[in-house]
Amino acid sequence: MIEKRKTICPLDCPDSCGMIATVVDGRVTALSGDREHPNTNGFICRKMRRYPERVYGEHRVLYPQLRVGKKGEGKFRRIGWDAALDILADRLAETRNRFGGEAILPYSYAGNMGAVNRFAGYPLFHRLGASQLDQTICSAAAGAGWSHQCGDIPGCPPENAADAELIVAWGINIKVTNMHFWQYVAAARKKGGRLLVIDPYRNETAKAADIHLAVLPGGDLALALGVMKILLEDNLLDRTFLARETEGFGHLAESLKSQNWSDLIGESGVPRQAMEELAALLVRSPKAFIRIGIGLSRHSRGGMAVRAITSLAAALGLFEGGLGRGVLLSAGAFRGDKTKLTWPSLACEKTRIVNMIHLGHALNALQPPVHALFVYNANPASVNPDGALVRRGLTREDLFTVVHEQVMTPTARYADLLLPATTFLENRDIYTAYGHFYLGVVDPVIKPVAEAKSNFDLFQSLALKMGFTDPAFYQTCEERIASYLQRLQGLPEDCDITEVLAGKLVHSTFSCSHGRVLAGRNLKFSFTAQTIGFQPQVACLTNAGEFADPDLLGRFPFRLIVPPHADLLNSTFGERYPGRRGEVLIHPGDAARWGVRDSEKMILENHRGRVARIARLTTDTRQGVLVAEGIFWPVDADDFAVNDLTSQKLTDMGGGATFHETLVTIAAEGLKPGGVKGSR
Ligand SMILES: Nc1nc2c(c(=O)[nH]1)N[C@H]1C(S)=C(S)[C@@H](COP(=O)(O)OP(=O)(O)OC[C@H]3O[C@@H](n4cnc5c(=O)[nH]c(N)nc54)[C@H](O)[C@@H]3O)O[C@H]1N2
Ligand SMILES: Nc1nc2c(c(=O)[nH]1)N[C@H]1C(S)=C(S)[C@@H](COP(=O)(O)OP(=O)(O)OC[C@H]3O[C@@H](n4cnc5c(=O)[nH]c(N)nc54)[C@H](O)[C@@H]3O)O[C@H]1N2
Ligand code: SF4
Ligand SMILES: [Mo]
Repeated sequence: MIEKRKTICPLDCPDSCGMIATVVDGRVTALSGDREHPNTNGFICRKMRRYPERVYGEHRVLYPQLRVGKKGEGKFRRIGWDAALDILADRLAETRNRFGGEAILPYSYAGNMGAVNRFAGYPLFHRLGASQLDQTICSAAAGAGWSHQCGDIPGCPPENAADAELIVAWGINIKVTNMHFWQYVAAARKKGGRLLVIDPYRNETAKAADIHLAVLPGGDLALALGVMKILLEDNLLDRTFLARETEGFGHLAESLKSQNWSDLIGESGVPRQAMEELAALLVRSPKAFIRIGIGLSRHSRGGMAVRAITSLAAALGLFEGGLGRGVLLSAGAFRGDKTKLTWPSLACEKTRIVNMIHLGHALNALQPPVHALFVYNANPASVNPDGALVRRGLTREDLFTVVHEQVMTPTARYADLLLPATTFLENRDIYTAYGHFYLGVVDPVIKPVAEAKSNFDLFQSLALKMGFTDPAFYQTCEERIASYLQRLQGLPEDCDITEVLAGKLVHSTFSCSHGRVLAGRNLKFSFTAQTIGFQPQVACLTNAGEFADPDLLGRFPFRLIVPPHADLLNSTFGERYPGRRGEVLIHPGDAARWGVRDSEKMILENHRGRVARIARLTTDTRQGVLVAEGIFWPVDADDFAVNDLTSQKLTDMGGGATFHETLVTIAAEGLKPGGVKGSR
């Protein structure tokens, strides 16, 4: 029997595509884009078209398993679910009794963006008094920068961009990480609009753009301030508009006067002439749409960069919305009551909060120590910064690690107890999006493969096994979805919840679309911080973190950025590319000076670790900036993966990660870690 079923992509991608699954005799044979989903518009990326291979592939974790080999070796023996739940319940209870609940650390992120499954572990971990995880690895800095500056103002729907005269892709590789936005770019260009990309390297989007402005990594703050300073000095701003629609511009203007040009030019890496051209272009293009990416926020001053860019957008009036105008970072289209998913009321006491960026520290040095680690929806051995330290923690004999996974990931190999997880095709959930304004609820498309259990089912059965009888643990998945939906803001007033539960797609009302949204809501954009007592009050130049450390700069002369790869979703799909190291882009001038040859193995090294990649000589990057796309899986044991080079240092706001702020040097092969070749 052949059936076509609707579903939604669960991956951590802004597009949250509507999809059609072809099911033949209970097996998914194909996935394609849903034509009825306005943002998806009938097509999906090549990664997801191949998803059925993953569902039935050789890497799938099919049964609960216990470790038999050394930690990290990936050797296991099959056990039954009953035995697995017994072991798990016993070990968690024992850890809690001996060391206290905080000795348990849950680690999860967004392998599955479904609201229920993503937060499924929270109720039980609250009940256990476990340490809590601050989930900061992705958009925390950008989100904090936005809300400190913009308060509750939402992003604008991407559709607005289709009528723009100028679209600015600022720190986002649209063609790779937000590919459905491209249709609005294409529509705008058909009408004569232009695309400007601001990015340290000529990425796929920059290659297809009208203008590429190569900012230095971490340089956007200086660039945005520079452009504003020009607008101010050359009297290019509409003062009537600023007075009517915004507040506090005077404070920003005062602060801009005292910023000196050599800092702004030096730190952005953009000449004044180019800044002037950008200012002029923005003024000439009242219909401008700025798509802010998360890439530019993965720096020490990432939050402040977002504050400066949103301030620039406000000075140009883009928050008003209207035809062709807007600012979008994250949709923020629906505001949910997260407690409906996480049940914090189950916690008897306040427990410590561990920032997930600090996992390496938490597993090795945190006091009192972590004795049980519960990983689900995530692959920390690959995605966490300071990877070598994370792995050192995972090899601790006195740490009990349970990993709930779909495939045998680098983290799964370190499990003491490995549990099989369903894919999104095998469970029910509700999906919103961060790149558009639709939401939907979907049913499973197929039955769970082998013995896989969803996150929700796992935690519900584990809680009951541990003897917890709170109502949260008796909820069904449908009930949890319904209770979340009932409190969701952004749903249309006439929205019928039963229709949504039955699969009707809903567009949020919560957006700055056409018309005077801010004025209509009695909101004004304020150039001073929205958070009471927040310092500094207006966007201003702050420190560049690792990139400004003279000691490290002396030893590690290259700035490395580590953006996503088109064929991976963070580390997901790594199993498809065994033996692939991934490339590192290097300017031919640097390559000549350092004796690096194209297509050859090249070793990057710093005080945290060393990694081998394949050199690609190209002028797509500038001298001094290296680019390593993609978190490929380890090829051999001693040089693991790109995050061995990145650091646990946090961003200025939101406690986010500074992935794109890594200093490295090029090492000769065979040198022991730490043995660094000096610059020539
Ligand atoms: N194919 C694919 N799609 C993905 C992902 C993936 O791994 N693969 N990951 C998904 C996830 S989880 C997320 S959060 C999003 C992230 O998607 P984006 O918002 O695009 O963020 P990043 O991918 O970190 O980086 C985007 C761009 O920022 C640039 N960049 C780095 N530092 C700076 C800087 O200082 N200034 C400026 N202007 N640019 C800088 C990088 O070179 C890169 O081209 O993508 C999602 N989509
Ligand atoms: N070098 C570098 N590092 C980065 C980034 C970067 O750009 N460069 N990006 C960072 C960003 S933005 C993010 S968001 C993080 C992402 O970090 P993670 O959220 O860890 O992302 P993934 O690598 O996609 O791993 C998700 C894992 O969850 C599993 N999974 C999927 N669905 C389910 C499910 O329903 N149940 C269970 N139990 N498991 C499931 C998948 O099989 C996969 O192995 O990585 C960060 N790390
Ligand atoms: S990964 Fe992104 S582009 Fe690909 S199907 Fe999923 S939501 Fe769509
Ligand atoms: Mo992310």
